[in-house]
Amino acid sequence: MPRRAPSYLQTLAALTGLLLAVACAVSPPPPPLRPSAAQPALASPPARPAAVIPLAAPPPPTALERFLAQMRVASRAQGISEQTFSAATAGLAPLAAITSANENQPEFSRPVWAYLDGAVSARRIKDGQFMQTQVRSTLDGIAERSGVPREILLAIWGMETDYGRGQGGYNLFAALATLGYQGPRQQFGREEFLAALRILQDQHYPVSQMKSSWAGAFGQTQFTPTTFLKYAADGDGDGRIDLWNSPADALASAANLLKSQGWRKGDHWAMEVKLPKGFAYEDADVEIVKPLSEWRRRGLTRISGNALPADGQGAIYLPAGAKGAAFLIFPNFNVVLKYNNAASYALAVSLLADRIAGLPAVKGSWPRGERLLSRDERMDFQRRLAAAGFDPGGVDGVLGRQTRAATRAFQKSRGLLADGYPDAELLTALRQS
Ligand SMILES: [Ca+2]
Repeated sequence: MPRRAPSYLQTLAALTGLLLAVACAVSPPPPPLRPSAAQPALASPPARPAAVIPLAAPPPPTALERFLAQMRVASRAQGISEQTFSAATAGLAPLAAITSANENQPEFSRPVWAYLDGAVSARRIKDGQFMQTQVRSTLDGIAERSGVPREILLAIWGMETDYGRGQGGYNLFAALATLGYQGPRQQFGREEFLAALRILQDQHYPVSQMKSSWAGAFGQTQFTPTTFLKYAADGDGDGRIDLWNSPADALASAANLLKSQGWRKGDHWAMEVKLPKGFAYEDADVEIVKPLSEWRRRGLTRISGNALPADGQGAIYLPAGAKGAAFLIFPNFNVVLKYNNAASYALAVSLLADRIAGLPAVKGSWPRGERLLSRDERMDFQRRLAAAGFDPGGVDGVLGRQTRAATRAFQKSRGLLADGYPDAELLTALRQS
């Protein structure tokens, strides 16, 4: 186990060097965008004078071609050279796997406990501790300059790419073009495509190195191009920024992003807590922030039974409702949300960071025997809430702020515990009402 990570990095470095060498040496001519679409069939000599050949009109441009034509104009207006544009788009074709990932909405969501089991696994904790020994002095310098602790940076590195192992293998420009010309993320795809051209022009990477996830995030800490332009940093001081191959650059960039988003040095991020009997669950919501003195007064303690910190403020997060573990979340938790706007992600980063630092695992239990509502059931739940006079703010299957508030109001009207968490039991109660 302890040998895996460095040999992986060495392998990666060797492979990258090999790829660069191959790219420089061969450099094949770019294939045409549409290999055969507009070429008239002239294989046999014309039987009649050329003037009467019934030439077909060129087919109309495809959606991808129209997208690229728009991007060519837009990028030229931003000072992107024709050379850069051509290098990025030579042979570019849409990626079918990305089209389907982009359009598929999962019918069932994964329970938070199953997500945390994978995200904060014993293997990932151990690897994080090992990587800490490998890049300790780099991390110490970055933590000192940014105020973001080592373990948070390691946890983001582990969550994003398993410490560099899984960076995504799609061509960045093809991924962003596929998102940009069709589907629900076109504005995102267009902005990021232009930003990626800017990066190529400024940083002179070989296009073959610019690999990304299907959603266009790249490098060891998975930056999008616009995020790169705002926050990327040269962590190893070699004068270049390389998020694919330099852990120091990737970690310094992540720290720079978190610092810019308001990370509070020395403050907590999340802490497992124990709620007292008879606790007023309607205030257990990620958006209801109160001074810690108020939570102490209401009987909250750390999970160990010890008192909460003396100063500061926080909100209560119940990832699985009142039947699961409870956490006090601090302003730094919301800074992690800037990295990836899902509370379960920020919780995974928080818990992985704690475990890498040697703190104990979550003590509270999860309702592992319970099944989550499907998307259809969540929509049915919302429809029935609305019919019962509790406005869930639309029927979209997403359990956002308004749905949580409506759920609480319904729970209170029935004398139920108002945790705002719709489960199968509550759906049954609503169906029977
Ligand atoms: Ca560097």
